[in-house]
Parts: sequence; structure tokens; C-alpha cells
Amino acid sequence: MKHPNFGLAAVSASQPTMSRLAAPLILVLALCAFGGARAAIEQVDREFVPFVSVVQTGTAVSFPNRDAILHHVYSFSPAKTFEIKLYTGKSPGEIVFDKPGVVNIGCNIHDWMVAYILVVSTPYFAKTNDAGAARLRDLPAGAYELRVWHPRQNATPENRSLVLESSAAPMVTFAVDVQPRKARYKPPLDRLKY
Ligand SMILES: [Cu+2]
Repeated sequence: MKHPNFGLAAVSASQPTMSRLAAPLILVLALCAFGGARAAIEQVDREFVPFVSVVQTGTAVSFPNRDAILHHVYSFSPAKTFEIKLYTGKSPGEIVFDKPGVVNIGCNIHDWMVAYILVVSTPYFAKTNDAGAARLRDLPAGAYELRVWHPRQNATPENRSLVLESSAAPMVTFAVDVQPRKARYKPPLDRLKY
């Protein structure tokens, strides 16, 4: 099913572009791996924030719990399987995402809590803003492959080949067929602080 309202994302080395999406798209230019970065996915008001992250392989991600109740963070995804058992406050440790792929994050206590991490083996990536636009900066001239990913895409969008000249600032537009994000029921905080 086509959703023209959410259709477009773009990448540009110098010009922002406008388009609309219901959730962030990830733009990736495939190149060699280089890691060592850090990122965080917080738990706030019994939700993961942000909903979608993109990190390079080798990135260490912490999961600080800003709520006064316990969360239990896990992933069964082949790209990274892990579990951080019941905790609150500071992340008991960091998880290093060492393989490219999509990692679905959940909470064992709160079924509605969902987040996605796209792990990529390139330093050149970006997440689109609310307008569906993203910008990749400081790319050396050369030949690239541009990939797009959306957590609710109906099919994998086709990759694009891109040759960058030193002064060029190309704008690339993608139309992605996605399903709207479904609202999941989140009960009010009860006396047991569920
Ligand atoms: Cu939870």
C-alpha cells in the first residue's frame, strides 16, 4: 500500500530538502568500518527515547533508565542478542554493537516499549528529521552506494549508486512504502508501578 504523505526522504551534501515521513528514515553510505563511538537510548515515561537510532559498528550504547520504576531491556535480534536485567538509574553497562544489521529492542516488563537500532559499517549515515530530510557531510569524493532503511518499510528500498565530485552537492530523493506506526496501548501507571 502506498502512503504518499510519508513518501520521501533525501540526502544532500549541502542543501536540505523537504519531504514528509511518519518516522525517521536512515540513510547510509556503505564504506569501511570504523568504531569507538558512544550512544544512549533512554527510558523515559515507560518509552524508549529515541525510537530509532543509527550507529556505526563498534559503538557502545548505554540504556539509562530515567524512570522511578524498573525496566528490563533485551534484544533477540541476530545482529545483537543481549539482556540488561531489571534496573533503574544508570545503565548497568554498555552494549557494543559489533555487527551490522537491525536490532529490535524491547522491555520485558512493558510490552509496548519498542526501539530500533540500525547498526551500519560506515561512518557516513544520518537519520531524517521530522520533515523527512537528512544531510551527510564531509564525504570525500568517490563512488558510494546509498541505502535507505525505515523500521516500518514494506520492502527494502533499492540502493542507489552515487559518484561524488569534490564540489558537488547532489540531492537524492527516495519514496519509501511504509506502514504507519501503530499506537500501542500503554496503561496508566498503577499502584504496583507497572
Ligand atoms: Cu520497561
